[in-house]
Amino acid sequence: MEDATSIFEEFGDERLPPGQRRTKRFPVLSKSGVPKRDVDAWEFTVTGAVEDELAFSWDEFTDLPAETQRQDFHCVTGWSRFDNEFTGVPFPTIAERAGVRDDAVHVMFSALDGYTTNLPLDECMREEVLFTWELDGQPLPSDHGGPLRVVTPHKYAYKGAKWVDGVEFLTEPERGYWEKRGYSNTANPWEQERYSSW
Ligand SMILES: Nc1nc2c(c(=O)[nH]1)N[C@H]1C(S)=C(S)[C@@H](COP(=O)(O)O)O[C@H]1N2
Ligand SMILES: [Mo]
Repeated sequence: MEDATSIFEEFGDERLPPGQRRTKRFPVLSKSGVPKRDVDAWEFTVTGAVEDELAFSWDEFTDLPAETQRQDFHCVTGWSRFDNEFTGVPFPTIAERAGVRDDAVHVMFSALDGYTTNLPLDECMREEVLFTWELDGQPLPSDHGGPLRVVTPHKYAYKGAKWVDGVEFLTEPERGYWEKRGYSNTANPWEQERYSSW
């Protein structure tokens, strides 16, 4: 299992980023509640600057090679939850299957509630950026983004789309839901990149 310490050693000196409080609870933060789910109709798409656009059913997606990682979770509102065991598919696996084109530089994640969030491609091509459907050995609860969400332990948690249903590879940077509304575009917890200056 991946060591939860590896990320903070890369980005900062302390496991708990500055200005964060540790909590054992797992609060829920959503812009508009849990979207309706229908696993039969569920489809996950990979589009944009790729060699092959892809679509996965639920069974196809969860048949991809999965791993379990122990990760910390940092919310921009000031709480951190340590040692979450997430099971899922690393972002690079999806990128490889689709064949990312040379002109792709950025990524937009989309979700069933209309949420979007963006990251530079190189910030996504990390093993710990997981599409996850299990938390601590249980199916991911729907209020935490089940059936499928993204987790981004190197970023504040708004960079991880709950109820994710698509990834688009972009040739130009774009901003997602919170990035357009005042949260930091870069979101590094160890630099306290919480808010955007524009
Ligand atoms: N689809 C979707 N994903 C989302 C959000 C949302 O409103 N919709 N909120 C984001 C924010 S602001 C945070 S802090 C985390 C919260 O995850 P949690 O509810 O599991 O704690 O999800 C992020 N992903
Ligand atoms: Mo948040």
